[in-house]
Amino acid sequence: MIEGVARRAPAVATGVKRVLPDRFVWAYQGDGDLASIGTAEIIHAAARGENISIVFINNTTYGMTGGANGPNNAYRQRSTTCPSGRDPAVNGYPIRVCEMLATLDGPSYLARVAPTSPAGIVKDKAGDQHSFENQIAARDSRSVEVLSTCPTQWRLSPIDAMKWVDTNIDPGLPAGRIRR
Ligand SMILES: Cc1ncc(C[n+]2csc(CCOP(=O)(O)OP(=O)(O)O)c2C)c(N)n1
Ligand SMILES: [Mg+2]
Repeated sequence: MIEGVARRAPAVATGVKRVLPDRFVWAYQGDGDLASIGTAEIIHAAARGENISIVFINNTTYGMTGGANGPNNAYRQRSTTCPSGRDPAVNGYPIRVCEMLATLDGPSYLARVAPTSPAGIVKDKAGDQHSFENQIAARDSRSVEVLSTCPTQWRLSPIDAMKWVDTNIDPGLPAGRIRR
């Protein structure tokens, strides 16, 4: 296991995979990390078609550092830096990472999953497995976006936080395979 600095996971994973191509390499990134601080990293790794897997844990918030507005906050979602809720006129629009990466030729597999129910958890496992199998079959890069919760920063119970994902985030970030 290698711990890279925030935003550099795709570059670190690229280096490991290129030097040790027989190793299975996957990286784990949050939304503040992958889609904000490290946006350039994921785009270029995907454009290069690196043979790595990325699991993107999107809880639509900078959880560890106090709950600031993230690049994927849903419309109207409240955060510590956006206490009245996200207003596109002031805060802009959420970035749909998988759809953006799907404009590139490099990624072989892109999916978004919402493990907010037993069926969603099964789909999440299947998506991760497909991503990992693609890497073993050496089919360019792949990314699975997992819609996640942050009950602490969202000020919700764990159950209500999962409901929030389904009712507020999922419509803007629909679950499903974006590229096989
Ligand atoms: C280059 C860099 N900038 C800022 C930070 C401070 N930092 C640590 S965690 C974090 C928030 C990360 O949010 P996210 O990736 O969404 O993960 P979460 O806490 O929500 O799981 C920030 C800004 C850092 N560690 N490195
Ligand atoms: Mg986050």
